[in-house]
Amino acid sequence: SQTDDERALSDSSTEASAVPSHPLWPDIERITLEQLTFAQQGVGEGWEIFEQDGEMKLYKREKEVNGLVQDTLKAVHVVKGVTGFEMANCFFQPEYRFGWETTLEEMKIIEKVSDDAILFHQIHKRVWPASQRDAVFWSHIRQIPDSENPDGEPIWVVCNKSLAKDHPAAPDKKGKYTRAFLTAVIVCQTIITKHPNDEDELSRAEVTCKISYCSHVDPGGWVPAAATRAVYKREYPKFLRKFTSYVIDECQDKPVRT
Ligand code: 16C
Repeated sequence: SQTDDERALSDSSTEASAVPSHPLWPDIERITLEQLTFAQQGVGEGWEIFEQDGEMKLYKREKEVNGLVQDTLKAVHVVKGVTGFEMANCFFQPEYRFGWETTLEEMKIIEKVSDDAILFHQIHKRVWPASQRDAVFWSHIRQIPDSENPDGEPIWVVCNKSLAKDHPAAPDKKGKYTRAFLTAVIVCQTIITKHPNDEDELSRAEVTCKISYCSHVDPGGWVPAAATRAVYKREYPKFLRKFTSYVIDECQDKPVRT
């Protein structure tokens, strides 16, 4: 049931993968690790919860620059029956994206940097009366040992970040779309409740996934602050519900993959 891309990814993540000689690679590495640290920090001063549904909690940290909303979102969730790898892989691999990303109109791979790093151009649905937004970003998936528990389950992280400069394959079509800028990170870790002496295969009842997701979207152009906040307060919870139920459905009849 594995696709070629998934096979390549799981092979490369067990060995030290070759460092791509791509000019973006140093940024991809550095920003992914910075975002991982940010996602692992708690929600102390400055964070305000705006939605809670069972284990799913969403917090915002408000900021405005010249009247334009630059809020950051942080969400935590606990999902039963799926692993960190399965969650992160569904978030990263392009073939799953339309199954859970409800804000999307078009998605194009503009460059494959490596098995674990891809550049995307996305056109998002229009929110009336604002102009339609597009985004060009890299996406990188990687596995990182848990420094607090090196023998435990690894941490899976996917980081998406807008390119700072225009890409020739996706020039900014000013007038047609307004370019938005995003930084998003999802951090997933499996909790296994199986007894270590139990030799049976790991079952879905014995795995739970802890998720932490952070996002910052600069909508670009001009959108009134109240409109931006109304859109994201609706869209982020919708994304988390849809994404987690999509991964559960996608994995339920397949062997558990850690
Ligand atoms: O992280 C998520 N998805 C990733 C894969 O797609 C990736 C994408 C991030 C979203 C970038 C949004 C760019 C502009 C959005 C335009 C408005 C779309 C709403 C359409 C509703 C019908 O990292 C999951 C993303 C979850 C949803 C994010 C929604 C953020 C909205 C921010 C406010 C923008 C207001 C702009 C009004 C025109």
